[in-house]
Amino acid sequence: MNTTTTPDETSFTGCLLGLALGDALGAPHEGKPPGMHIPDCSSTLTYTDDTEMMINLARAILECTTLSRQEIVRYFASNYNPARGYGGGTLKVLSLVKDGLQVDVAVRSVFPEGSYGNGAAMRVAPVGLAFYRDEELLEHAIRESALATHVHPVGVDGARMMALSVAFVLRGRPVEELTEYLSKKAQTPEFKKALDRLKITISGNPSPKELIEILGNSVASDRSVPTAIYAFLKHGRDFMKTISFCLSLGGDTDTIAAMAGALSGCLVKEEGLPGECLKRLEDRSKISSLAKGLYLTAQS
Ligand code: R7I
Ligand code: MG
Ligand code: MG
Repeated sequence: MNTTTTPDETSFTGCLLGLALGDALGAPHEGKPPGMHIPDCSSTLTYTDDTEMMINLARAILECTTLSRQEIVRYFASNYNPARGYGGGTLKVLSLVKDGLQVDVAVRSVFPEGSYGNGAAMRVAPVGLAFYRDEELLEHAIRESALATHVHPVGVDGARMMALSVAFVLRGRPVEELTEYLSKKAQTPEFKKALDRLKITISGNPSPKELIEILGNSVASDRSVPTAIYAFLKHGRDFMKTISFCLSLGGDTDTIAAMAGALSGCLVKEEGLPGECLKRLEDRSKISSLAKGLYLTAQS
């Protein structure tokens, strides 16, 4: 894979802490209509399912000798707090796996074709970090991580778009070329079309309402991953501006901010994240340690 620079550890910590901050800052506004929703760092920043699953996935990458969907779902199913706002389908899959059902059966128990929700995309950043140097390993790990809960091709493609974006930023590739790169990588018609819309929209200046109509703000993977990438492309060099923008769109704010926050955090590195907010982030040191472990894995 074309590596232009060697990333340092703070791109890794920036990415995962950025994801968790976006999630925690977006959570109070999930489901609201678009509007002025101000990120509030004045009290403890509690994360939701997005970050809990990201933590479990990072642990699986660091601890498993062979990374498979069976192993990954074991981490998801044995370390989840249902009160963290999980999607209904994912919650059911995890409880069935916990009761002993095989993962490949469990993932079709709610939606026969699998879920097209953004659950596989919101948590996938650790995969992009650990495997950014090797495209084959990266694609394999993305797929296994997605198939642990989401087998619908759109759910999987959303995870691919996010993990490939993390790897792209980490390799120091020019951000202006990201959309074109993803367009070539997209496998589903839904994502190919969404990226075409993103290419046109990015050069304009749509209002939040127009942007939601064009790219979406829902839990569907193809109606939230492109929106997060848009937020990153427009504002990613300023972390808090990126998060504020995601919140202003309403809808699935925790997840859109988590995905855009991971990309922005990767770009601006840990020193570009707001210190006052970081101080109040739940499990900050645990998330940091996992990111440092992924840094070592990526170099080996
Ligand atoms: O994708 P998933 O883990 O949800 C993630 C979202 C994020 O916003 C989190 O912050 C959390 O709030 O939830 O969970 P799923 O239940 O698999 O998918 C999310 C939703 O997408 C489902 O509850 C459905 O409403 C919808 N959905 C589908 N609807 C019909 N047919 C997903 N797949 C289908 C489908 O095939
Ligand atoms: Mg959530
Ligand atoms: Mg959400």
